Amino acid sequence: MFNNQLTHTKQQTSRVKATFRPIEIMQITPGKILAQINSPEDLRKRDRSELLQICDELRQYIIDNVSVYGGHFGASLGVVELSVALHYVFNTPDDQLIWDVGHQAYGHKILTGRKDSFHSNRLYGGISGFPKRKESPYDAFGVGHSSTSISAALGMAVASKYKGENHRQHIAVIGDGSMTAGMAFEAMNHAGDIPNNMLIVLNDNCMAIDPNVGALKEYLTDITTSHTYNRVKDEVWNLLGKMSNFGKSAQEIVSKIENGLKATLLKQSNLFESLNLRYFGPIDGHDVEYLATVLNDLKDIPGPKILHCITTKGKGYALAEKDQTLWHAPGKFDKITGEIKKKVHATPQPPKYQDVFGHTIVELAEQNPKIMGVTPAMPSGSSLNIMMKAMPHRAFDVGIAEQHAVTFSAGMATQGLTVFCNIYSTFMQRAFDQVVHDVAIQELPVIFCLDRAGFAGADGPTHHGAYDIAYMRCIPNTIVFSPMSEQELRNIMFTTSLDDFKELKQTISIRYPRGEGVMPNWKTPFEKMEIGKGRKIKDGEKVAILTLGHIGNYAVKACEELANEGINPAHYDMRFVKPLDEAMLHDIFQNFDKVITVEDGCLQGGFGSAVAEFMLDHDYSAQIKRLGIPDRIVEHGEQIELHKECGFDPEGIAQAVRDILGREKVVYSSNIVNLTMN
Ligand SMILES: Cc1ncc(C[n+]2csc(CCOP(=O)(O)OP(=O)(O)O)c2C)c(N)n1
Repeated sequence: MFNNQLTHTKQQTSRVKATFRPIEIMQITPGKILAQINSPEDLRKRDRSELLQICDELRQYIIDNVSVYGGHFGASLGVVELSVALHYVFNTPDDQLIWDVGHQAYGHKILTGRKDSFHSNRLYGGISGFPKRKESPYDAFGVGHSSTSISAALGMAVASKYKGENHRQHIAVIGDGSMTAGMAFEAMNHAGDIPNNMLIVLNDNCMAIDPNVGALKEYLTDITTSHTYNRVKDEVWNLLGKMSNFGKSAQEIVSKIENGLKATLLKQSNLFESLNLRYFGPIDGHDVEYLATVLNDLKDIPGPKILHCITTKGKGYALAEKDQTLWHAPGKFDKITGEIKKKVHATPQPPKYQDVFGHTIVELAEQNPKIMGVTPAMPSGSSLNIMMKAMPHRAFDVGIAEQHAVTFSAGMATQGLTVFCNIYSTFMQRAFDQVVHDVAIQELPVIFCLDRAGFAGADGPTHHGAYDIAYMRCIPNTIVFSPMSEQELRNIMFTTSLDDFKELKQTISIRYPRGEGVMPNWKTPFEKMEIGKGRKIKDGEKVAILTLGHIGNYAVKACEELANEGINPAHYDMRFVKPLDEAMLHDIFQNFDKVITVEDGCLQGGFGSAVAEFMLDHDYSAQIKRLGIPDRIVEHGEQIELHKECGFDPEGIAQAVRDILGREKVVYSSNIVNLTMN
């Protein structure tokens, strides 16, 4: 299994442009046949009998690369056979293949010309961890967020038909987790109602990141395990294959028999068939030759259809098959021992913000029976799994259903419950209307915890939590807060869990970043916070730095560096974008005519904009420099690399202070470039 040679070289990769650090490349040699496959055309020239070996080599190449460079893991291993069979049978890129979410598309990337650049996957300047239209013509649609594939494939199918390109095939590959989202059902509802020949491949591994949830999962299991149905279905399948040679009416008769069979033998009549999608399967998604045969047959069957494939997440790497959640994205690991590589520290380290959330909600809920927790499919990512384990009846994973998560929380809030609804900032974009319509207009005090706010890092632009400050602060009845430390996160959670918070009749967005905070001893006693009150971190002169949230720790470092140069800015942690601490802002604008704002969010409409609006509304006229995420798509990389690129890493902040003061940098000792978020 581990037969590939690894040779160790240190060099700058040619694909990696504008990196801030050289990348250490471990050259990984693909297997014999895979080495000769540089495009799906090469694959299609191979004999069918070689497909098995190609799958082995592809799987191995993924294991070798992810173990050394990190990334998503189990999902790509689970679709190795599907990736090979799909590119073998369909004429990609003319036939359009759309991967849902895209975290499972490593095999697809390797087969479609990115084998040699795969070592740069998810690295700054390297290839993206998700399909991306700019990157390859084989990436028919850009993804990252789930459940878009059926809509996109349907749009392409309709466009092809309209343009008379009737030979083109359109295939959406979607996981059972992603199938739980409303968008997937909206698309199927439409697909069953208009002429198209789209194929949906349902990759059913019973998992999302955590075990998949919901009634749909039970339904799919029912289909998969109904022995009678599966036996008779195979016979009908064979018949269908034969009858397709006898013209349309013969096919229709067989199809009717098949439908009747599905309705009779399955507990519920077939969900997909009732949406006018012809259902095929379930079949073994790891039998590559059979997959190729079935996919080939389906090419000739008109109308929208769904092929149900059963796969194992992590297939071929025993540990990943066993603990599928851990191996969804394990980070770098020793592929022989399976040991996941973690940084070893000599001293206690600060916890991740997500864990502070996870432990604190349990701590509060133990004292307060009104507290409930909600997550849309991110129990381990948000650490709500801690509460789900401790209090299963009070913490809910609702599936990949952000909109539902928000309105479900609103429903509970109408009944006087205190609901912490934890959604990644980027995924909350999906539920904007629900926040306005179901929460804010109805003055419901739902507490939103927006994890991964700011740059998400290696997941890139589909996952950056760039916009939440702007889209939350424009909604009436909404408080927008960001903690600079673990203590502030705990205290705001405590404050909002108290009954008098409900009297404000406002919702709150508590945004915090991916990764660790700053306090190894984070379990501080709870203190009530005053809503809309900032704090002064340090006095200073000539220039005031106003920060929001964790990024304020960069400003602390910047001030330390500037002190060495005799520059002494004041620093304020504003904490709230809404309501702004107006008393503090009056004081600032009366005493400073140079102000720098720093936020890990989009500049358009964000925290700096709020400060500038305040200045205009109150007839102050300071010089304001706003630091934050510019109005362009920022690609993937480590958080610190992206902060640096956008000019709000510690050195960027220090430089902004020098610039606004017209001062040159004094270069006598500088360790500032090595500073990180911690
Ligand atoms: C809208 C949205 N919410 C949450 C996520 C986070 N997420 C990434 S993969 C994943 C699980 C997807 O499950 P499934 O489609 O079954 O694919 P599998 O990983 O099992 O192959 C989730 C919840 C996302 N990408 N998009």
